[in-house]
Order: sequence, then C-alpha cells, then structure tokens
Amino acid sequence: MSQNYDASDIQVLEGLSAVRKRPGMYIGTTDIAGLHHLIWEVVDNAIDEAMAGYCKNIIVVLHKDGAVSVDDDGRGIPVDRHEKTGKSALETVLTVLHAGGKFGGGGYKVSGGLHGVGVSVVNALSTKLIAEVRRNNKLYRQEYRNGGEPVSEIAVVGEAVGTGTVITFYPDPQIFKVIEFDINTVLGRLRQQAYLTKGVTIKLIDKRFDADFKYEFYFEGGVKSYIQHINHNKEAIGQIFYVEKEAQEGIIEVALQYTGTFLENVFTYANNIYTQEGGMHLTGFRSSLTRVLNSYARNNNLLKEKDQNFSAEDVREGLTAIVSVKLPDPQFEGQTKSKLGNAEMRTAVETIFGDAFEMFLEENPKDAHAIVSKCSLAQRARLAARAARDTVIRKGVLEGMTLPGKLADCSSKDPEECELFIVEGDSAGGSAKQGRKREIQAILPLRGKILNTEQIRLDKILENNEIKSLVIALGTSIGETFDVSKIRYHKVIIMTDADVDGAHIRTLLLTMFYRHFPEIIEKGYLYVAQPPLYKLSKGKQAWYVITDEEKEEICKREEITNQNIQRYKGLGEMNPQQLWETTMDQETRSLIRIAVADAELADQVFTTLMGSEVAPRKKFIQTHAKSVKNLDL
Ligand code: 0RA
Repeated sequence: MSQNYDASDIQVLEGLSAVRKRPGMYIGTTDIAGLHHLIWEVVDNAIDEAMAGYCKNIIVVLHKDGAVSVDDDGRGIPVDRHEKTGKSALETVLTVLHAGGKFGGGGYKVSGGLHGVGVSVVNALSTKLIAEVRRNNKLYRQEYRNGGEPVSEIAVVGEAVGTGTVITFYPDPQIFKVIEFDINTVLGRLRQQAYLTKGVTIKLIDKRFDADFKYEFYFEGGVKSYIQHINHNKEAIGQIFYVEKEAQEGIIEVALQYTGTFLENVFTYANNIYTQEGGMHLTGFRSSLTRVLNSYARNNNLLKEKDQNFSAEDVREGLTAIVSVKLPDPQFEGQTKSKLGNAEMRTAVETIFGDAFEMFLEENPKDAHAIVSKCSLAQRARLAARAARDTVIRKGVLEGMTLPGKLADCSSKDPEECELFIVEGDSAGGSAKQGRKREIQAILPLRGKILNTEQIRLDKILENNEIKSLVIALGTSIGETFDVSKIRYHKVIIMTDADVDGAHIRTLLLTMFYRHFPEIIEKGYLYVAQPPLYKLSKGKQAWYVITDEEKEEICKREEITNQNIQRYKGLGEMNPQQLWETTMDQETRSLIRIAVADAELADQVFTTLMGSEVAPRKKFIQTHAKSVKNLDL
C-alpha cells in the first residue's frame, strides 16, 4: 500500500454533468434510497481511511437546514496541485468522476457507496457542498454550488490540529423526490459499518429537532460483536469463534456461533459491501466448515465408522456467521452485482478460516462437542425426514397414489381451475363439502391443532397424519423431491375461524408453507379465505360482513338493532348454503393472496411464540396483547 498519495496519483476520468443527467446510473435511484446513498458515499470514504489505518473517529451530523456533514480524522483529502488538471487535488476529487475512488491500485481504497462512485457524485447532486481539510497544520476550505461548480479557489482559512476532512452537503431537491433522511436507516448503516471496521468510533448527531439526538457506535470486537448482537435473543451453543488475519490476497475476518434454532444466518461482505449473492468467500467458508467439523467429529470418535459424514446442510442448522474480506481489486458479479468473483478469496478463506476453526475446536472441546451434537441432531433429522418422506411417497405409490380418505376431491383434473380448501374442524369441513362447487373445489378438513412447537421440522412434520394428507393432496411431495409443477390445485385456500384459535392455526399453516413449500407462495398459489364475522338481518334481507367498520356502516344506514346482529364464532355455525355464499362462491367471496413477506412475518411470530427462549416471547406477548381484538374466551 502506498503510504503517501499525492495529487499525481489521481486518475482523471470524466466530468460531472453526466451524473446530474442520469443520477440513477450512479446512485441507483432518486428516491429515499438514493438520497441515503449520498451519506454512504462520504462515510465510505472515511471508512476507507479507517481501513487503511489512518482514521479512528467519524462524526455524522444531520443539520436542521437539511445539510449533512461527515467529519473524519483521516489523512485529509490532498490539497496540492494536480499535474493533469492543473487544479488542486481536493477540487479534482470533488469535481472529477471516479477521481476519488481509486488511486491506480494499491491500498484497499475500493469500497464506496454504490461500489465506489466517489464523493464527486455527492457534489454533483447537491445544491451546495463545503469541503474542509485539516492537513499540514492548516485548515483548507473550498465551497461548491449548483452541482459542483467551485465558488472560489481552495484557500487556507485557519490553523488546524491533526488531520482530517469535513464534507458538508445539501442534497438537491430538484434531483431527489424526498430530501428528508430517515434516522433508523442512517443508524442501521452506521452500526453495520462500525461492526465491520473494528476500533472505529462512529457518532451520529441528529440536530433536526429541538433537542439533539446523539448516538455512538464502537465495537472493539468487530464482527464478533455483530454475532453477539444477532444472537442476543437466541440460546447460544458454545462461545463465539473469531479469526482475523491478513494474507497475500487481503484481510479475512470470520466470526461464528451456533444457536439452538433451526435457521441459518450467514452474512458475507467484501470491502464492507454486503454481498447478498455470496460468492467465492462464502464458498470457501462453507467447504471449510463442513470439512473441519467432519474431521473433528471423526478424529474424536463422535462420528462412528458406520455413520455418514455431515452434509453441508447438517452444519448449517442454527449457524450464525459473518464472513468479511477486504481485498485490493474486488470483482462484483451476479444479477445485482453482489457476488464476489475473486477466486483467490475462496482458497484464502478456506485456509485461514479452516486452520483457525480447527484450532478453536481442539482448544475448546466442550464447545466442540456441543456443536458436533447439534450437527448430529440435524443429520439424524435429515435422514429421518428422508426415510419418512420415502414411506409417505412409497405408500402413495403402492396404493396407486391414493388420496387421503378425508379429502373430498374435485372432479376436474386441471390444476389451473382447481381449488383446495384447507378447513379447520370436521363440522366446518362437512358444511364446506356440501356447499362447494364439486367440479373444481376440493375440501380437506384438518382436525384440531395440526402442529405444535417442534413439529415444524421435516421429520416431525411427516409423523403428523394431517400434514401427510395435505402433502399427498397437494401432489408436490416435500423436501428434496418437492416439485411445484406437480401441484394439483392452483388455489390452496386456508379457511379457518375468525377467532384466536383460527388465527393460531392459520399462523401454523402459513409457517409450514413458508418453511417447506416456499415455491407455492412464490407462485402465488396460497390464499386465506375471509369468512364473515357478522350476519346482519332486516326482514328477509341479510348482509354478511367481514370488518367492524363495515358492520357499523350498514347498521347505521339500515337502522339495524343489536338483536339483528349475529356474530359468527366459527365456520361451523354456518349452514352449507351460507358458507358457499359468503366464503366460497367465486363470484362474491374475497380471498387474500399470501405473499412471501406475510408468511415470513408468520414465521417470525411463530419463532417468537414457540422458540425455546422465554424472554422474547414474554416481551412479544406483552407488546402485542393490547392489539388483540375480538378475543373469544
Ligand atoms: C484521496 C487521497 C487520500 C485520501 C482521500 C482522498 C480522502 C478522501 C475523503 C473523503 C472523505 N474523507 C476523506 N479522507 C481522505 C490519501 C491522502 C494521503 O495520502 O495523505
């Protein structure tokens, strides 16, 4: 890494007008996300200084007049004259595109907002920008207007102690649809950057309101602290493993910890940029993790000779990990340019993480045994699930794909027009069977609480007869052999009571679909029926309504009194004709199509309510108890 940059290192590329013409090309969008990119861009430059070992403090201020300033104690942007442009280096960095991002290789100066577009982009998209530099014991200043036009030459305006840069900018309201910053977005990003840059202190001061809000992030442990933060609600298995090492290829930092959950949380970064699509560093990490755990388990006789090796899936269950690499010339590939392509990073992570993790297991046998048991459990569950699934499928095949007895199937075999109603309880199932349109509507009644606590795992799920019926009825199979194209109904409709139990069963079903049949949700095949809550009657006329607001409105308009309001407690209270008219008739019913986000939420609710940790559950119930309406007790 070159220690002393000066003006001649800066490669001059192109001018700023292009940025104002097509801002999207440089910062993605001009909505709120693009607006925040301006802050990220400046902060990332300061973080670059921190990564290079020159900056310890970054202070971000949101001012009352809409400006943002970012103050860092890095080396300060160079101020000497630039050979090619004849301007000061400062002016070059701030008015020439890409000039601030890369310095002819060398160093890790590669991060930067949308992959290093440079502070000049911030200047281009601001009505006013002030740059102040502390260097050579002097304070330098230059101001720009109207998207990067310098108001005057760079000037010494005073003396300075130490080095650093302050960039203050005013986002251009003609460019951005929104010019108000969101405190939580800013805080989230700054917290993440603080985790990824060990030892740097990042402060945020929000001066926009009467009282200043101040926040400070400093994480001595770097990504190790990040793991602590992610796992704070979860039951930990063993302590946090951590390694940081500089190699030829760059700096590799990995932290991990296992928890008692089933889900995996692995986040990877390259030069502090989140690599959503993974890439070489992730591949190296995964292959090492599996290899090291298998070899430890074998060497310590925790995997017996007859046992299979752990698969990659077995070592993922309950894993929380951060893999952060810093390298001179990152290649971002993939659909969203968020996949690290540098092949050398695969072997670098493999070796550095692998060696250190092996050592960790040797030195911490108690933790090592706990982790291996967790993997063993996952492995047994996987094998049991496979066996269970095989029996389910084999049974199906042997009986000529016999559909479950409780299923009242439809006569059409065209999935596009077929609907499957999953109905809670036998009595409602009975009404639905009688009231349905036989040709295209099938009914599958489910008895009682179909699933509980642990039964969300594949092996347990297939021990459950209700679910087995559902899987056979769907026709898609489950787990490794799941195939959404085999689905027998393009509408799978969950029909439960409009009470607390109904809501519970709906949460369980949504969670199960989310975890085991996500493609069904992605394809848009999953729905929730909306049975009415009330029947309002006046003489021979009747109204079925779903919401309280609707009820109020009709009662007022039609002058309906309390004795003519019937509240349905369950689907079972409706006769077949009523159930058809209100909930099943394609002409009049209303269905809610489930999106992945809905199911994800159900999953979170489920984890909070059913997980092994008591504290978050208590908290959830306390915070949500007030929002529960229509509690039938
Ligand atoms: C170019 C070269 C050097 C530092 C920077 C730019 C720099 C840019 C920003 C933007 C915000 N804060 C910043 N801090 C530094 C290297 C300077 C040297 O070699 O002394």
